[in-house]
Amino acid sequence: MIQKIEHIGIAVKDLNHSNELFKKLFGKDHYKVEAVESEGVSTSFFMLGETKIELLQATNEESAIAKFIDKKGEGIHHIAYAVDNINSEMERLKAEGFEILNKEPKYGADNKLICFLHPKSTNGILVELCQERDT
Ligand code: CMX
Repeated sequence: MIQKIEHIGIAVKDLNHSNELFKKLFGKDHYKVEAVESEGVSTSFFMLGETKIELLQATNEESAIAKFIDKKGEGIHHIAYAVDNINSEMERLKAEGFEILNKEPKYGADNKLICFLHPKSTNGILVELCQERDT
């Protein structure tokens, strides 16, 4: 079941610069910086009440974030929804006709299992599903 918005991902060109910018905007600092090599991104997270904002900077030219910024510029890249069981949600959404971009859940930032739905099947918004990983 989809439970809530877990975070909103924002593509940025320069993470250090944007960390300072968002620190001024929110009046508080990010709580972590984490690189996800498999996705070619460096990320930082801000906590606002129950919702997180994730900033993403590309770490290589092949990264989805590099391609996104080349095409559209900086801005909202994805909306991530928390799910209780990512495998059953992937099955459910596939059966509903959504295009799931991953065969299996993969490891994402902030201790999550994640998968993505193609924006062409979700009214132009890249959707991420994420489930807390057992630690
Ligand atoms: N939001 C909305 N639309 C997007 C998009 C996004 N984030 N990224 C690409 N698109 C659009 C493109 O603009 C393009 O639109 P048009 O056909 O109208 O021009 C369309 O989607 C398809 O683009 P494409 O060129 O065929 O495909 P891309 O190579 O740009 O790949 C996507 C798009 C979504 C399949 C790819 O980015 C992907 O697999 N994303 C999932 C992984 C990811 O985003 N990782 C980074 C974040 C990791 C993290 O959160 O930790």
